[in-house]
Formats: sequence, C-alpha cells, structure tokens
Amino acid sequence: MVSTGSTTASTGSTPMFEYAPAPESRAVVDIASSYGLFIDGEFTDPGSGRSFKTISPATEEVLAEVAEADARDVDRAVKAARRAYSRTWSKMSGRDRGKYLFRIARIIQERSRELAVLESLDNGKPIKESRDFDVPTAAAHFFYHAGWADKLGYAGLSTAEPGAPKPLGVAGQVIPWNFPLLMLAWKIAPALACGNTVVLKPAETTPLTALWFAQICQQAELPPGVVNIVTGAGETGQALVGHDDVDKVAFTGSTEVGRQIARTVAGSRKKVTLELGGKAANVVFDDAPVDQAVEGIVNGIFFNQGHVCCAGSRLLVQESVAEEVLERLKRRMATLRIGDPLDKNTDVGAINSAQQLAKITELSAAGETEGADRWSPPCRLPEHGFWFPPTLFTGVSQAHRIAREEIFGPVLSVLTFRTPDEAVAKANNTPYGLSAGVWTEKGSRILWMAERLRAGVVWANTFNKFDPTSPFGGYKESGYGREGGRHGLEAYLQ
Ligand code: TAP
Repeated sequence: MVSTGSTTASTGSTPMFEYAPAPESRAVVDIASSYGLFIDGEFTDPGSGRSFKTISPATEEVLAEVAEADARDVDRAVKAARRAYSRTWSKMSGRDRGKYLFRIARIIQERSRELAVLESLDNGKPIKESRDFDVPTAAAHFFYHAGWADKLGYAGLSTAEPGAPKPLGVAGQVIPWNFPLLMLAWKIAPALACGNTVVLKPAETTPLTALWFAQICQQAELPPGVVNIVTGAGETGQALVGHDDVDKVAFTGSTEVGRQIARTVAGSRKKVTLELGGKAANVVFDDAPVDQAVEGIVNGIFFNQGHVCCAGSRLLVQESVAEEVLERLKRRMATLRIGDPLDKNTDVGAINSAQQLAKITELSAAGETEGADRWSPPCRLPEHGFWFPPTLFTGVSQAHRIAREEIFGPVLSVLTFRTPDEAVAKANNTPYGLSAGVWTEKGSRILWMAERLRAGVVWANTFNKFDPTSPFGGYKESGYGREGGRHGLEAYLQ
C-alpha cells in the first residue's frame, strides 16, 4: 500500500519500511498575495489589469495571484530590453557582464533553500529533487556562463569581423513548467553572457521562481531592463515571439507549440532555437548489470514524475532478460515513496496540473484499450491535488499510442528486442530524437549503438545526467539548436 504524506508503495513480497515524516519548513519562503510584471528593473502592474492564480498541485491551495501580461505589456518589456541593450549591456565589457552573472550564481546558492521550497510548492516536484538537482544546476549554469562572458573571442566561433563575436540583441524566451528555474537558467545565462538582453515568459502554472529570480536580479543590481519577466499564458508567449523588435526566439515546450512558433517567425530576421518533446528509448542488453539498469530505468522515467522531455519513457529490453528485469523493476517500483513534495523522503511528487493529469490518464486508458497490460504498485494517493501512480505497461507494440506519443508522466512502456539491429530499429522508430540510453557492459557495443541512435544525447550505463558544459538538444521533431556548452553560445551570437 501507499500511505499519504511521504509514502511507500509495497507489494506482498517486499518488506515495508515506515518512514517518519521529514517535512522541509515552508516558513523559509514568504509568498506575497500578488505579483506584478518585472519590467525595466521594477515590478509593475499589468496594463491589462488581469491576473491569474498559481496553485500548489499537491494540495490545490492558491499560492498567489500573478499578473497576466497582454501584448501592450510585452511591448513595454521588449522596449525596456532594447533600451538596456543599446545603452548599457551591449557596451559593457565581457568581464563586467561576467561579474553580474557570478553575482547572480552566488545569490542563487545563498537563497537555494528558499528557491527549492518555492519550486516544490509551485511545481509539485519532490524537495530532494529541487534541492539537490534543480537549484544547484541552475546556479551551475550561471557560474559556467559567467566564465564564458569575457572569453567569447576564444570560443572558436567563426565571425565576419575580427574580435569577439557580437550579440544578437533582444531575446524573447518562453519556457515550460517542468523545470521552471532550471529552464530559466538555460535560457537567461547564455543570453546574458553573450551580451543580449531578455524578455522571458515562464509557464502559467509555475511562475513563482521566475519572479524570485527577478528579485535576485534586483539584489545583484543588474542594470534595469537587462532581464524582464512577463507572466501569463500562451497568448502572452505568442505576443512575445511575434513581437517585431525581438531578434532571437528561444522556446522550450511541446512540439505542437514549437510548430506554431516556427510558423510565426518564418520569413522574419529572427534567429530561433526550439527544444521540444521526446520519446526516448532506454535500451537494456542481456549483459547489463541488472540492478544498476533498474535504477537507471526508475531514474529515467520516475524522476520529476516523468515530466522530463528526455525521459526514458520506452524501455527496450532484450528478450532473454526481460522477465528478470521486469521482476526486479516491479520490486523497485514498489518502494517508491509518493506524496507530499516537501517531505524529504518523497520520491514521486504531484502531477503539475489538472490538465496534465487528464492527458496522462487519457493516454494510459488508451494503452489498456489498445491491449497493453497495465501495472502499478498498490497505491493510495493523497485525496487532494493531482496524483498519478508510477505505472508500467507490458505487451506494448510499436503501433500503440503509449509507444509513440509523449505522455510526460510517470508511465513506462516496455517493449522487447532480440538483436542489436532490432533494438536500433525500434529505438529510432519515433518522430522524436532527443535522448536515448544504452545499458551493456561492452564498450564497443555502446559506441556501435551511439553511432546509430538518432538522438541528441545518448547516455551509457546512466540516464538523465546534465551538465552546463555539455550541449543538449534534439533531432527531428525534438527541435533544433543546442543549449549548454560551447555549442549553446552560438545560438546567442551573430
Ligand atoms: P507547451 O504547452 O508547449 O508550453 C511551453 C510554453 O509555451 C509555456 O510557457 C506556454 O505557456 C507557452 N505557450 C503556449 N502556447 C504558446 C504559443 N502559441 N506561443 C508562444 N508560447 C506559447 O509545453 P508544456 O506543456 O509547458 O511543456 C511540456 C513540453 O515541453 C513537453 O513536450 C516537453 O517534452 C517539452 N520540453 C522540452 C524540453 C527540451 S530541452 N527539449 C525541456 C522541457 C520540456 P502556458 O504554460 O502559460 O500555456
């Protein structure tokens, strides 16, 4: 069973461990009842006069009212970013820009506990993930790009003119709700390091850490207008990417919205990067260390409730070991602790929104209707909020919707293969191409697979590892452009 609070699932054969509650204090974060837009270094009321509520997905409690920016507000923000670009930021030396980025990175570290609690409240992810992954990795992105700011001339990027490559101007950036602060860092850190100014729109369901980041910009005394945050829904994002005075559009989100954005900017002078969806194969060969592979499978699909673009949502396991792998996987899934995101023992938190829960529920029902076998550890989920149990589908064929469509939830589809060629063919049989995993003890097989898998990232004997020095991005319908590493700088330079 799974009990509420920080909870454990258990099957009959698995010993049950009772954990005492270990809640992180909510008191470390002071949330105001309402927030305005962050434009030109100040929080201002929206011209629209409209606002929306952001809630905790774990409890459905309203956390704050947040301003909704309309096209006029977006225009104000873009004008502020243009002024800051022309008068201050593009004229500043890389060394001085770097100082601001280092300052921001250090403040993120200093305020990390506050940011982690806020992220878990607004997003529903377990505190151990926001504390140990999201926030430190966001700080790492600012540290890494701070180091680049005065070295762009040595990055080996070709330029039309001598000297350091030139920034593009104003970047319009739109991000999703799955890693709110981290996606912000992926966008803002390289843009600023390269000398651009930004207007960023966070997702409607997770605006709070972006508004905290605005306060951090004030604390770091970043010149007004260099960073502007406009909160709102899809229409706000549309106004931003369609604005005439935006030089660069950077989008992370669904393939469907990515297509709309590509149409909006087609034929304009805007430079674009699109980081879109995925349906990654996690391939386990018969010589893989099974316990490690099982940990990698669990991390691949249940990390962040499966709300991960590069999640290993298709397990391809070699037929000869499928039974053993599945048995151990089920045993491991039964120990996952589901519940209160602020409990330090929680492994799987809340689904981010009612809308996302409905999508996961619908696709899982389609899996059953199409004939796959569904399994979850016995679970009792919290009564309020949005929850979905860790779920496994076996007997999945390549034609099933659960093998083709991105579920973006804690749902794993299992397929089998007999030969390496069959594994490659099945892994590549997807419109996406963001990531893949390979589990085998043979180094030569890892290289053989990596050469053939059409994925931007291939992890070997690990999964979901991220580093600011390493470029990340997709093929096919997973988008184009790279974020992170030296490659990521190219997206923000002429
Ligand atoms: P989307 O619905 O595409 O939303 C992403 C962002 O775009 C949100 O801020 C959204 O605003 C905004 N938006 C919606 N319609 C828009 C429009 N017509 N023009 C401009 N902006 C618009 O995706 P999501 O559900 O938030 O995120 C999940 C998706 O993101 C998944 O497909 C996942 O794979 C992908 N993702 C990809 C990556 C990488 S690196 N490839 C990383 C994380 C997530 P609202 O939220 O306010 O509607």
